[in-house]
Amino acid sequence: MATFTRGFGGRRRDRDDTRLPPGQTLVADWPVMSAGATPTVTPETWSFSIRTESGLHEWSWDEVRALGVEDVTVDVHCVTHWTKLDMPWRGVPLDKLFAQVDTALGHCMVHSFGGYTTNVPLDELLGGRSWIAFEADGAPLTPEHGGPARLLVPHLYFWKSAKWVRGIVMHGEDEPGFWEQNGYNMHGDPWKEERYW
Ligand SMILES: Nc1nc2c(c(=O)[nH]1)N[C@H]1C(S)=C(S)[C@@H](COP(=O)(O)O)O[C@H]1N2
Ligand SMILES: [Mo]
Repeated sequence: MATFTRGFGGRRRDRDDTRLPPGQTLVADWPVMSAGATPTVTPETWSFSIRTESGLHEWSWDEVRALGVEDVTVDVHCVTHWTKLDMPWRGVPLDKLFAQVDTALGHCMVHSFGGYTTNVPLDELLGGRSWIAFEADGAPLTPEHGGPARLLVPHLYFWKSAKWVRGIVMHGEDEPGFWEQNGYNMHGDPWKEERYW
């Protein structure tokens, strides 16, 4: 009996382990990780902008959602070593916004209400790899998890998924955001353990 239980648990762990990047540990809960206070943002006061060499492109809450909301299930990996598997999210892929914007600049600085910033190469936000997310686990994002809207870039460490996201400024060079200025990696691929400088 005990042997069967241990064997079953072992097999399940093995299957999950293939989805666990090096140095990560599975969690069932969803920790809150914020560098500062939670800003008060509502769908009415929220908007999203992309600043390029040609100027400012801006979308309201309704305009972003009208671009096409999709449901995705992804794994998220925090640099502080926790991983949460199979999280259901709902949001609009960044592809939809960048389809309306022309830019020759390749580097994004993501800005949040409250002042948080993080840098991501443009091509890593495209190709169905990032979303402006409004819901997680079947419910609107709570304020502490970035509601009403946050970036979701699950293939990079979770610090790149800016909560209370409000826009992107395009740059010609890769520049460090908030955590990147404080020792975190410029890129942040969890499979390569790109944690710190
Ligand atoms: N605006 C903002 N976004 C942020 C952060 C933050 O402090 N401020 N923390 C980052 C970090 S380090 C992580 S691990 C995740 C945590 O998201 P959660 O609190 O929903 O788990 O948000 C990221 N996005
Ligand atoms: Mo984090």
